[in-house]
Amino acid sequence: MESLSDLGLTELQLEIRNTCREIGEKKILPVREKYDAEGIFPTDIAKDFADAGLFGLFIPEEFGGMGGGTMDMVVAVEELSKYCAGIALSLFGTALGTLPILLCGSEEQKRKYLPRIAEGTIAAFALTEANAGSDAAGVRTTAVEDGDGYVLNGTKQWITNGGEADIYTVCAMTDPGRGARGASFFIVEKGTPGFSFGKKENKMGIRASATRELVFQDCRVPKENLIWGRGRGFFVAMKTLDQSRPSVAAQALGIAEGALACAVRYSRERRQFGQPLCANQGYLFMLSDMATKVEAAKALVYRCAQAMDAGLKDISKISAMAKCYASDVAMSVTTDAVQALGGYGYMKEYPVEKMMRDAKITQIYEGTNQIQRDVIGKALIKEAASGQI
Ligand code: COS
Repeated sequence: MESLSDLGLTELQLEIRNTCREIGEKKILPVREKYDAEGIFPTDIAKDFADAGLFGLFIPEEFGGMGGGTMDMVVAVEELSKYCAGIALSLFGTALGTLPILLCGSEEQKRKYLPRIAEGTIAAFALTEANAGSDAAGVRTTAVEDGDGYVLNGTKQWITNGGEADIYTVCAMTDPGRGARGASFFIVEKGTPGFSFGKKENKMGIRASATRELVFQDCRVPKENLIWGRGRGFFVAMKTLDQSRPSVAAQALGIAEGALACAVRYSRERRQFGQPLCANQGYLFMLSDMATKVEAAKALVYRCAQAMDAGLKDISKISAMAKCYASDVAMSVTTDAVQALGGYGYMKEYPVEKMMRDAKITQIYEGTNQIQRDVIGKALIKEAASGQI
């Protein structure tokens, strides 16, 4: 083992990390400032991800992928997010959009869509609406059964990869009024009549990621595009989010590591009062706390991913813990990194202000950290009720 950061990683995971590092150094670093400033979606870099096999990482081998597990994905997302969390999101936003098919889709759906995604086709997950954010069961988009299909009407909001993706997994109400049991998930392809794109968002961070409205107006999808069965949409969403939250945790971890590295390097270069900044104990203690938080987050995120790969059944709690803790660490560490660079930290010529902006979303999306604490708390009480605590 060369360093602590290699601990517990397989040969394949070390290889994945090296591949991502190479893409980060050669492809992401030269463009991240421009893509962030101008809100450019990284179509070119997504192609590099595809060429390196990264879109196949989360797809089983029988469908043309590498058959990787959660830990493989965590390693990739963490490494890429050290360079740019927004650019990395084109990849794991696709994984999020794919999970409903992967976890709950039929054999035919898997055969039809997964090989395309493994080759680099971008996917997106569409749950959120103007009135259904944390309240995932509050979806108002409807899907009315009509002959051999369903007709969708409604608007999805803040959809990652919106407009750029070719394949969308969309939650709609088939039985409004039945709450969580009234929702169903559908696969909708770009170009389907009645499916168009609305407002593209102008965001604080992850600006290289596309976030856009999806509009459905009498959009007809065949019945074979219904995932898992009518009325199971809320459960598809919950299973998907349980599985995908470690990727947000890995994104947050990567952002924090990137910011920490920047602050440590700066502390040795910048001289004030005739000595480098790191010679001041008060300053050094701030870096020490940042580094300790990063290690603690990494331990939790890796433990979560390894437990999921080992087949842990009830993953909601550990997945929520990893996402919640790592994103809180990312916010705290990036804020301190800006402080560590002083006035320069506030300027765009250093990347820490971008990292601080990017970190914020990790506390909000895929379930706010208040929702994560709710999931953790409810799981604790359930464990106590069943005698596990
Ligand atoms: N896996 C499987 N089933 C789950 C589940 C999970 N993780 N979480 C809840 N369920 C089940 C419950 O067991 C319940 O089933 P029963 O009625 O058979 O008991 C059903 O789903 C409804 O659960 P609950 O009553 O807890 O639903 P709520 O409407 O209170 O919502 C939360 C639960 C808050 C956890 C859910 O709405 C949520 O995750 N919200 C955040 C959504 C989100 O992440 N949005 C971001 C957009 S995606 S980028």
